[in-house]
Amino acid sequence: MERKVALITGVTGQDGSYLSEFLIEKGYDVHGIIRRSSVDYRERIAHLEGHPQFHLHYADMGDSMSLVKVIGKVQPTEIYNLAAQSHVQVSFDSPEFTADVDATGVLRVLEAVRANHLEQTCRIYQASTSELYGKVEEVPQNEKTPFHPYSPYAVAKLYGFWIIKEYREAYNMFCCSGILFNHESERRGETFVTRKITLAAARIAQGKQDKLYLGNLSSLRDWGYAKDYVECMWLILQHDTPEDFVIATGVQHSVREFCQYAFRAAGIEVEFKGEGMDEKGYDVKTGKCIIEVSPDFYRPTDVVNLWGDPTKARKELGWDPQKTTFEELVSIMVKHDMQKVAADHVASVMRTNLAEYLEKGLVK
Ligand code: NAP
Ligand code: G4F
Repeated sequence: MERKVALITGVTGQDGSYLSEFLIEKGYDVHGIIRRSSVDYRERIAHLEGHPQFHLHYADMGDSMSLVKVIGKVQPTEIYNLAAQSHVQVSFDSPEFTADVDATGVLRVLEAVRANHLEQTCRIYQASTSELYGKVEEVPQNEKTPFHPYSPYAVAKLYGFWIIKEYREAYNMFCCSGILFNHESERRGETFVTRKITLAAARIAQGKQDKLYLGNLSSLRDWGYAKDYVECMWLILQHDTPEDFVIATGVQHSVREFCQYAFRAAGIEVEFKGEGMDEKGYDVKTGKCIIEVSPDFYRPTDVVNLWGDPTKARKELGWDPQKTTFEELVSIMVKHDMQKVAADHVASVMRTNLAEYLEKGLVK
């Protein structure tokens, strides 16, 4: 029987967790790379730990030898290189670390595959990004649109894109980039704009937070559902020839619109008034200001007009860009966060009660 062994870097991340579930379901043995952390609980993959098809190994994208060793031990047939410092704003604060992980890290994976003589048997997926289009030169963007990276993150990812292409041509390796537009979910990191909004909407609706502070409300994104996008990563590696693909929904919304949809799903109608830094969002029912703009969330250079054209992926991979619509995505995220905020509240009341009972000697 054909060996199906996948190695995922970035397995603890949003995409790594969904991809692990997807590949286990397809019958793969899934190996993930984790790095040492002072906190051992890995929230997104906790439910997979102990599964007979799921295995974890310590390694780091900054440590070549650790990558050579793990690839040699696992002998993967497919590698999904998802590990990255993935926050664009953070890349302005830690540009060198971002370059080391997001650019040189890709080279380390490719060289580790070659060092283990797996270059003709192991297919490699690189997590590339719509941030490459940056200060966009064309709308919507497709595989032929010129790149114009506009952050240290995007510049690092551009190196990753080109080194993958270089190894494909120089060594005839099956390595490809998925140029993925923003994809979100209930597992999205809490400082990315969509999750920040859905959590705030849930907290404000339940009286746990007064206001949400955001940066550029006019920024436009093509937001899809992460669970749908991991299928495409796999489809790209099953294709006859190694090629790069744009993965997007083909639908664009602003941060402001995302707020309105999310707060509506949480039961609050929002109306925006004012302009620029003075723009504010008001709860239509109470007249209370619940959204404000803060300069803290503006970037030195911001990508403001991302809109993907997924025609190639639809035609050549048979992938459905509209499997989950924008409205469904927002609804999934808000529903999840409404439950999370309510559950956090119950847990905190129970902790307070227990502390009080212990203090009074009512429970031993
Ligand atoms: P994420 O949730 O931030 O996950 C990033 C993963 O990378 C985590 O598992 C993290 O491990 C790991 N990592 C970071 N530095 C590492 C290092 N030095 N060594 C080993 N592992 C390291 O990101 P995501 O949203 O799932 O995105 C997955 C990939 O797709 C990333 O490369 C991202 O740049 C790219 N991408 C994402 C989107 C999107 O909209 N989500 C769009 C286009 C491209 P820890 O848990 O230990 O931090
Ligand atoms: O949610 P974001 O931080 O995502 P961004 O910068 O588009 O990056 C994400 O998608 C990329 C694909 O295009 C990935 F490659 C990358 O790894 C990451 O997953 O910001 C989206 C937009 C930006 O224009 C930002 O300026 O929202 C704007 N924004 C406005 N207020 C904000 C905020 N972003 C964040 N994070 N926080 C705010 O308060």
